[in-house]
Amino acid sequence: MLKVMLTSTFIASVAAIIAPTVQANTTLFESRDVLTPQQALGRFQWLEKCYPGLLVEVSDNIFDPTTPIPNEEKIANLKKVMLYKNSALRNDAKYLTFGDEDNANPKNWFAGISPTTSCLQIPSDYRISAVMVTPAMPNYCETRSRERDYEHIKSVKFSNLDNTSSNTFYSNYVGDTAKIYADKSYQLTLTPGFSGAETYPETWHVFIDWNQDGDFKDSKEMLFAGVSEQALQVEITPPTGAKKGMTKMRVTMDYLGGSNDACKEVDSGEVEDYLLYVK
Ligand SMILES: [Ca+2]
Ligand SMILES: [Ca+2]
Repeated sequence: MLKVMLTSTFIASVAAIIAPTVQANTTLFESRDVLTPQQALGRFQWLEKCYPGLLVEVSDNIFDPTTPIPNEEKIANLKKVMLYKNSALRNDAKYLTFGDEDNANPKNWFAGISPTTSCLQIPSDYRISAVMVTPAMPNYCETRSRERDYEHIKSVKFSNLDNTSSNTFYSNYVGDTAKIYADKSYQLTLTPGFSGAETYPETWHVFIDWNQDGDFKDSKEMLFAGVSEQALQVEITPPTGAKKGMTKMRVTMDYLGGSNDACKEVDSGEVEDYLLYVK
């Protein structure tokens, strides 16, 4: 059995289930690993399925461990505190996550986003070290590419975010969040990937919901990033009045020119959504 343990000692409040040594990194934790309330529930269910006993241990650390109550009740209590409010899923659902021994949240460790995720082994030097608060995000228009066999978005680099991926029609990345300051400029590096040796000129558009109203239609929310067969770089500066907090960034790459409309399907290429945290 691998070693997964709660690093904190007894703590009265759930909001404070953070290992004492990681207190200073709490903000980093919260913004690097963000799930929707549904996904938070999924992670909880995944833990329950894959690591029976672990949640009981967590419960013992939160509630009074000296009162003998059945394990089912302990888990029910834990769920009540982390996931449910008035019998509905909380908007600010919290979930347990893993940190490595340096207390950094593992970047590509997305285990347990849904209860159907297979029980992959948590690396042995990782431990449970924090709970997360998830934001309620608006529903953005859905889109995708029609063809993904020739070219795709290979990587997106922006501030602390550095995501390399394969060819999907559409991907919604929520496990890692780009963090930027409202008064600074940042380089965004977009790299295309090709299925064969041949490369093609790809058109890139970037959409950011700066005013956080759930669309990409407002002033300066659309950026034509250029056309290139190789990686290209653009500088992004949050416009005056950009709202602070969590928002969405959509990147589209299309061999056939793409569109100014973030909701329009891409002909050949890929669409990727990211979380962006404006500080
Ligand atoms: Ca991709
Ligand atoms: Ca908007």
